[in-house]
Amino acid sequence: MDRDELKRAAAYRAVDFVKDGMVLGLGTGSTAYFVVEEVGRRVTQGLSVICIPTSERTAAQARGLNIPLTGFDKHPTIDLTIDGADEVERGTLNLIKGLGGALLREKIVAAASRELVIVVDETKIVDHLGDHTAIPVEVVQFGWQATAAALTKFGATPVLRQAADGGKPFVTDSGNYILDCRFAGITEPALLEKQIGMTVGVVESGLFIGRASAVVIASEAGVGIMKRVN
Ligand code: A5P
Repeated sequence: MDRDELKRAAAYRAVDFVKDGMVLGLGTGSTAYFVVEEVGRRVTQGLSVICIPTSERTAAQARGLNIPLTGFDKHPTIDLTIDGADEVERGTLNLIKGLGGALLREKIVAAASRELVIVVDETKIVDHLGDHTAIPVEVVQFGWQATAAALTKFGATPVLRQAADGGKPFVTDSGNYILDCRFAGITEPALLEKQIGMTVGVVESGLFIGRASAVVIASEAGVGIMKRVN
């Protein structure tokens, strides 16, 4: 199986968690894409859900599939969100998210959800969070250099993310920049999430600590479900 087939397998399995009548959070990224695809297919078969997307990209895909959408004004609480991740720590299910740039809306949606199910292929599972992946930190554009300097006090090496077409900084759906912050070693991720969050100029970080309730993982051996230990 190629990587897309693994992502699709995990995504389709995760959609089995969706029940009729749910308010559903729709994630962002190449794995969440397959979740939206499958939700769309089930909606055409009669599944009744109403969804909150985590990005403009996901909203456009959902609209194209005639998936009913709503907002926090009508539905401030979400029953279930299914989203991807860039790293999942074995055991704790702590996550790094945001390589796709949607971390702020993803975190708002996750925080409003009773349950967060993550879909990944096995390459995303790590023994120690942050050893391989930088933590994306969304910051306001004004004074980003000062915000970056403040983040170095916590051990970060921040790099301003550039747009894919080059030459200009990447701008999020909410009009902010992203600093991709490498750390030499993360020993206390919950503390680090708070420290980053309290830094002036920071909007949100891609550390998702204690939020995922289950992770659906696809590998060559099949699809498995990992639950949080503790
Ligand atoms: C989007 O901002 C991200 O948090 C994605 O959920 C994450 O990057 C996983 O994306 P892929 O499924 O494309 O790897």
